[in-house]
Amino acid sequence: EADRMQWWKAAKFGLFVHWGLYALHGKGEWHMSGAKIPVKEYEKLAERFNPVKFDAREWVALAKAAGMKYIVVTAKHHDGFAMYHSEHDPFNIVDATPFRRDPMKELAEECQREGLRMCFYYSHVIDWHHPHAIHEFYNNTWDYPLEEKAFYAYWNRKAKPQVKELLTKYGPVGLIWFDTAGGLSKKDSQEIINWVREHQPACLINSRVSHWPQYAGDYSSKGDNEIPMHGEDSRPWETPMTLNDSWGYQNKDQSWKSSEALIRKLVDVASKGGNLLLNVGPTAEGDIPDESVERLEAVGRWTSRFGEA
Ligand code: JFZ
Repeated sequence: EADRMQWWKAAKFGLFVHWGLYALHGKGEWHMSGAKIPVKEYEKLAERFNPVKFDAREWVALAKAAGMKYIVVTAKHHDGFAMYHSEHDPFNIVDATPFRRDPMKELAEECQREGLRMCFYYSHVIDWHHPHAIHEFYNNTWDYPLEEKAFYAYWNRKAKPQVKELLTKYGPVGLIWFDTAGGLSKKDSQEIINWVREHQPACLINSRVSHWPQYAGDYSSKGDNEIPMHGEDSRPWETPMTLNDSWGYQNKDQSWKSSEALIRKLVDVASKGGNLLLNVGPTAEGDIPDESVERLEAVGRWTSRFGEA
């Protein structure tokens, strides 16, 4: 197994963050698709996105207090909006919002100071904003007719250049969390893996980079909240888990897991040799909801006493 896996296997526990324009609606990160919101209308959200309460020091301190060793933040989710300053698409937080700051830069610098690994989620196949992105199922068909699509106009001019930016402008990147690769060819799967290796050889790649088993990245991401049986997986694996039933902020979702349940899940995952990637969905103001903060702090009181085995 590759040396680059060592930090991740020792880490055990990371913070997942689903944060984007969709926080304004408070209906989760799939809302644009669910409500078939036209691109022109969705773009207007950016004019109102001003998360002045965002504080990289608070987020990183919270993760650290919880006992987490890395943070995976949505640099771009399926809506196609870059939560960082991208030269390759003006649909990004610096150029398109009144906020004008680059929270990925602020988080990367804070992680560096505090000894956590900065990692990015990047939706490489689904992109509802770009006219030429093609997924096997989840396309923006309400704006863009499928038959007019030219995939490589998206792949070569947005996806690959943006992944390169994340790997070249934010210091060392622990991993890139790719997602929902349905429809990506073997050739393009191999290409995006090579692309990451070329720009940061030590950066890990999760299994969702491709649906082809021979291009499954460095480790296996299980389904939502799925904890495998002991020994079921031959590769290193992680469980991505929500605190309630949502990834992106949903104001109506109050089905919070208890702190006790979360501690048991962490122990269950760690005892089976996996990693737990536990998610928060910050608001459009840049706040991590109180219910999430309380739970991460409670987990932290446990990990600080019993966590470093
Ligand atoms: C994907 C995204 O569509 C979703 O918005 C979120 O980012 C989540 C972490 O990942 O959704 C999935 C993809 C795969 C599974 C579950 C949810 N799965 O394999 O069980």
